[in-house]
Amino acid sequence: MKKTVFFLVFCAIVCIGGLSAEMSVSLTSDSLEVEVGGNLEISCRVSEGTKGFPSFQWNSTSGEIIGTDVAGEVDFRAPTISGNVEIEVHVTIDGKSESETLDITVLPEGALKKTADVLITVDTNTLQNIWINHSHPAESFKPPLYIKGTFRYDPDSGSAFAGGSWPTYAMYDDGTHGDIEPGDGIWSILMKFEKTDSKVYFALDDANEYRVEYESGLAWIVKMAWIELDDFPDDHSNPAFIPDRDKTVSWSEEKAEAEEGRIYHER
Ligand SMILES: [Ca+2]
Repeated sequence: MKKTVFFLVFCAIVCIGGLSAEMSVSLTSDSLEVEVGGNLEISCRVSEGTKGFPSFQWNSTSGEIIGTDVAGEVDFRAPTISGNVEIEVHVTIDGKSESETLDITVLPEGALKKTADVLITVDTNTLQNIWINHSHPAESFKPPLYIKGTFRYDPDSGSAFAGGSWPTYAMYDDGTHGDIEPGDGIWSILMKFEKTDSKVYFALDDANEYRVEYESGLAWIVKMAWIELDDFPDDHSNPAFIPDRDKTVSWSEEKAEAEEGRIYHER
């Protein structure tokens, strides 16, 4: 008796399912996220009981739908402003219609990039006559410039990773490795980080013989000033940055002159 009931219920489900599934429309995309101005390929699949030829009508709440040579496939060009976009397709076969929508998130430029280009520049023209202490009241930058910190860096590829126990790397004033103008006294290093929210600490060094703690006295003074002038003034360990997006981290004239040029005066 029970078996018969189950069989009847099973038949009913199959029959109802069969009737209601005459035509089904599905929308797919290679991703549900795209950067502003980017492109996505959108496909519409139609499975139907009848043998008609489907026609497609596309709409999007913003951005642009661009037709292709393939029926049921379009390109979506994202708008220039981030936000949510709904793409809708309206399929008609033999007088029957079905609609389907797809929600796409449009993200700011660079949001989907896996790496963050961090350019560090140091204007060594500002590093003249630095007051370190009474025995060294007028130290000036002596090339070359080095950078060290909690990161690893490959000078050949430029790729960098957060973490590491303070290895030392050369910076450049020869128009390479992100340096814009050779010989202008602005030393640079361009590091392509794998994006992370971790803090990367760093410090500098140069060829001056007078040392304080772990670097030249001049680099030590710059470090002590930069600690207060970076994005984390409450963190007094070392200057730091977070490689979560493309950015430039600079020691500039503006920093050298901060607090009335304290790096030049007796403190
Ligand atoms: Ca330069």
